[in-house]
Amino acid sequence: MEKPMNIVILTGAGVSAESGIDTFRAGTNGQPSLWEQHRIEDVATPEAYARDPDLVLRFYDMRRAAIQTKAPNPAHLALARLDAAWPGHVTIVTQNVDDLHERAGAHGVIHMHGEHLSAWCATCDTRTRWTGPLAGRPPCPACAAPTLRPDIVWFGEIPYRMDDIQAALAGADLFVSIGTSGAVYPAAGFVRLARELGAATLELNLDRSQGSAWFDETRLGPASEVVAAWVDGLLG
Ligand code: BJW
Repeated sequence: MEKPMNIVILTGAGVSAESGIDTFRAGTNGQPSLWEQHRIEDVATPEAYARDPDLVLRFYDMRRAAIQTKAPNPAHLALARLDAAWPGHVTIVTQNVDDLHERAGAHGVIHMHGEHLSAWCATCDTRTRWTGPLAGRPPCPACAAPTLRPDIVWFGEIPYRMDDIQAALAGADLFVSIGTSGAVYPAAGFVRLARELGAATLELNLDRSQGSAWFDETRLGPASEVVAAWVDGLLG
């Protein structure tokens, strides 16, 4: 019997756009993007946090509250269906810090840029599930220090689980990139790495991305449609 294909899926903000979560760069549906509303340097770097922690904590408190009012869309649901039904390995690596893949039913999702619903204690290095605000400096449940920060990978910090991602890419027969602009590294480099390691490559996006030239195939359209159609095609 032929060995089932192993699939690595990289998702970005575009997969959650139709759930009403802002993308970072080009806005969608007339909605300004996050970086059109806030300067990266003011909110998404360790330097910004050191300079004005209240501003940064409030920015993330607002977004942590917002994602809890959103629901998975047909793209998240299709990927969860694939995760459950595919006979080979499916690894979902997301740059997104929302929990919509999990709420759709996907398992083992790798959050390489962290998670809104997690807080990290700078004193004792403990991570705690967190749904409320951090701006009031609540004590860390593990050590009581008032040093919880968003468990988010800011620019200049090292993304999480790079060894696991590298291993998944090494075993991939197919690499699929969904709804990401290809503007932020190291994720933007995964397509080239996957190609070098022998995987076929497919991009699903609303528009062509900065990395489109590296993919064997690009299918354009809203994630709710193109992802669902791709999964339906695979599962038959
Ligand atoms: C739809 C759709 C629909 C819309 N359907 N599609 C110079 C050169 C190269 C690298 C660097 C450099 N200078 C600095 C760097 C490194 C830096 C970097 O890449 N900077 C670039 C700006 C150049 N990277 C880092 O600092 C990273 N760390 C690092 O490199 O450490 C070194 C190291 C690495 C590995 C091993 C050892 C050491 C850390 C990056 C952290 C990124 N953090 C953020 C913020 C998270 C917090 C938060 O949420 O506030 O993560 S930035 C932001 O961008 C966020 C996202 O995850 C990330 C990617 O964005 P994404 O998902 O692609 O969104 P958009 O908005 O850009 O695109 C949306 C896409 O959706 C578009 O394509 C649309 O078409 C599409 N779309 N609607 C389908 N309905």
